[in-house]
Amino acid sequence: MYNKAFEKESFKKEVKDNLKILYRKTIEDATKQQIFQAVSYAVKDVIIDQWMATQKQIEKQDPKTVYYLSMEFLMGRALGNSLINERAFTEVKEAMDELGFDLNSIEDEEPDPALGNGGLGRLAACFLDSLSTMGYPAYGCGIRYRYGMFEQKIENGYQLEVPDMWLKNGNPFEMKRPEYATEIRFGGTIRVERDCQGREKFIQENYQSVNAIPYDIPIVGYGNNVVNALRIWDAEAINTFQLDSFDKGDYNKAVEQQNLAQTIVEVLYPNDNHNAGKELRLKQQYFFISASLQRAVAKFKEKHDDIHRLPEKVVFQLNDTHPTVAIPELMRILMDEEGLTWNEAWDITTRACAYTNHTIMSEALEKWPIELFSRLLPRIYQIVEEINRRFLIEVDRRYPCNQEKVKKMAIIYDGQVKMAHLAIVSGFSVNGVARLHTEILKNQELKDFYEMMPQKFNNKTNGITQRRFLLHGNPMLADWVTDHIGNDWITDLSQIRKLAIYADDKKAQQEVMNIKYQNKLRLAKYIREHNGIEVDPRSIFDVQVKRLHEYKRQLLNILHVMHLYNQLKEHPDMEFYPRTFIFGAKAAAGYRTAKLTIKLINAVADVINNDKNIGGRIKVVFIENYRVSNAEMIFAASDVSEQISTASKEASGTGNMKFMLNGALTLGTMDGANVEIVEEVGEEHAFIFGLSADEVIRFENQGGYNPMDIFNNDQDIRKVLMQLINGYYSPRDPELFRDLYDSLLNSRNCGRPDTYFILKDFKAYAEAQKRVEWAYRNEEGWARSSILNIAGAGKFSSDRTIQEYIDEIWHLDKIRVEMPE
Ligand code: 26Q
Repeated sequence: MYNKAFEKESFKKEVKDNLKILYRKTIEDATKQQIFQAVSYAVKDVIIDQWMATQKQIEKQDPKTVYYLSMEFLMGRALGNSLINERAFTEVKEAMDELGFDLNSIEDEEPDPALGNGGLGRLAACFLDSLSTMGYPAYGCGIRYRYGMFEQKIENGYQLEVPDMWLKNGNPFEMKRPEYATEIRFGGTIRVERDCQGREKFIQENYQSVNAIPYDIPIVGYGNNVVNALRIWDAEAINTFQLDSFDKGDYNKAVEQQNLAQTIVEVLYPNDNHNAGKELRLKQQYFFISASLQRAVAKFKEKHDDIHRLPEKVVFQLNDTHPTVAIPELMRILMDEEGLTWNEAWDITTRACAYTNHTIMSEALEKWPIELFSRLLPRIYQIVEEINRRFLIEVDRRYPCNQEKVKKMAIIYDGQVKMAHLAIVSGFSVNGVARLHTEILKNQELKDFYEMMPQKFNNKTNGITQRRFLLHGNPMLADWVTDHIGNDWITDLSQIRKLAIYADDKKAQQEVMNIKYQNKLRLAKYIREHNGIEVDPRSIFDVQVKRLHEYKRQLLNILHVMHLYNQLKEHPDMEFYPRTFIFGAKAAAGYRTAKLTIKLINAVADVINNDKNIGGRIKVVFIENYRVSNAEMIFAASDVSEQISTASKEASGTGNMKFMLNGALTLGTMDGANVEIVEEVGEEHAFIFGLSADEVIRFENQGGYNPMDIFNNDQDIRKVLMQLINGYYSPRDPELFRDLYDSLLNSRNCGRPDTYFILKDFKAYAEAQKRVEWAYRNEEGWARSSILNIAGAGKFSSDRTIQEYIDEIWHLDKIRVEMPE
């Protein structure tokens, strides 16, 4: 046994005691949900001791701390992961067996906390896991959304969004911290006063305000007693309002403030890589940023008298531009509340803030109309104006009288506040999330900024935590790895290279293939239960799971499935290795093309899965409600990892790494981190196809290409495209998929046709898919490649990524936490 705190008999007793205290129930008549709660409180009990010990150590050592500011934390379930990191999973599983319960089914009682959309939010969660595991002090700072990412239901092939009531039964892992409540102010006007020394004071009047209340969720490090916190803020109305008040103005204001508190944390915006420019979103941003920063500064001041030294102890990492109001807010706190001068405040702010860019998609860029921004955040806007004024003086000094530069680089221009420009100008570091992405930032998207301040730019290739995505998600493979190379890989994934010597070992190959087969059986069972579809576990499991977005090209995948099906129908006796195409994706609620693509996938699935004449050789499965918990199982069961974004569009991707670590082979474009994956594993062990980023960018600069040429010359493609508009997959509404057809061939609303080069890459993709099939027929060769993929995944641990952030950006101090015997 690793962890004495989880000694079986006392753990069982505590579970029973908890059932009694919480629900007045014995174990015999408790529900599964009640068991989950009782187990979680027992686990939390152990965590709390380590949490207190961590706090004590931090108190003593006063180490530098990172505040990871993010609108999204896609945590996934806490129970299983905490047990994994406590090294108590096996013990507790046995204890639960003895009580007559299956731990896995108890885990399934936990709602999957989904306070994030996709990659960016999940990256934040992996980073917190790595920070605790590596013993670095950190806070994740975010919003306690009442409703997280919606639950997806598929009805008649269409996506329906159902509210995600993740707090319905309470969250046993969180701790409310009312002692840290702070007031956040919106709107009103700014009055300038002079104090006795003639210094300006800025007083906000006629504002509305809400109380921000933090809830802390423990982030348990692996086997090291370190517990950091994810601090998420809830909003409550400020209770100044008296029911018997006869002042109408008071009454109205109180009601407004009540509404503001309720709406501000109501729901996560379900847009991924798309900016709708909504006022409430800016309120959310300022709400959690102001609360987090006020608290961070107050905590610093508890131990330090000299605020000028803040950057020695604190660093704020901005997860994309979403938290960029942190910059003017820190300036405000330092000037208006701490009484510093502009120059003093600017010096501190620019040494404390760093920015990560996650996208080059122009529709994702955050820009706020001046009118909205200055109305909601009047004092913050004044500060942004001043940052802009001073920056433009710098620009003019460097590029005298150059209006072009001003136009491209100004923070405020054309009636808009540009958050990326603000973050770049005011932070000391700008990083991309994969090597290719950072190069594109430096040489194209942010070229002007790179030329002016090259020292700020750096790359931090993303990573994932092997603890959730191998140790928890794929226990059989995890055990196999440990049997062969020991268990150091759990905290040092570079060790996994040692598996490479088994790539040619017949026994190892068979074992790895067998584990994959067992995991495919597990997924096949899930699909049978959730979709009512029988899939052949011997078929190739070809998987694309990620948010639905045109640039990710799920449409390319399904068009190719349609093409394969056409071939099977035309040549029933052709050689064909059975395939199961698996999709999982949520579409933003207002994204029409994305939703239509989901309908198409389901329509194609209906036709193909029910065609008796193809002998079940192709199956298409759309997994409903793709999320962290079912993702773990899906990665474990995949043979082929579809990473087929239009080159240059996917900043990094992180799913690609999760598949690789679980032994799937990548079928992908040279985009994002795929480039580095291929570099680690060798091009022979992946299936690479399609336009390069340079080629895509060249076409874009030429104004696109003409997909009609392809349509006219390639009859396979033409056949597939005609099936989109002749009712082949929608006999009752032949026009149903017209918009998808048009997006590929006709310029819609003055855009270019086939913006994402689907038809341009189609042939190369189909050929790469043929290579996949031939490679899979060679079982030994496939097993070898699979082992080499696992062995090559060492670089893609978020532990490595975090170490780079520490060494090159954050410079944190490590802590060690010892528990008393
Ligand atoms: C912006 C404005 C208004 C409303 C919403 C948004 C918004 C929300 C979420 C914009 C972007 C996102 C999410 C972006 C995201 O997940 N990006 C992904 O980040 C991953 C981690 O770095 C990368 O691996 C992916 O390549 C990138 O797409």
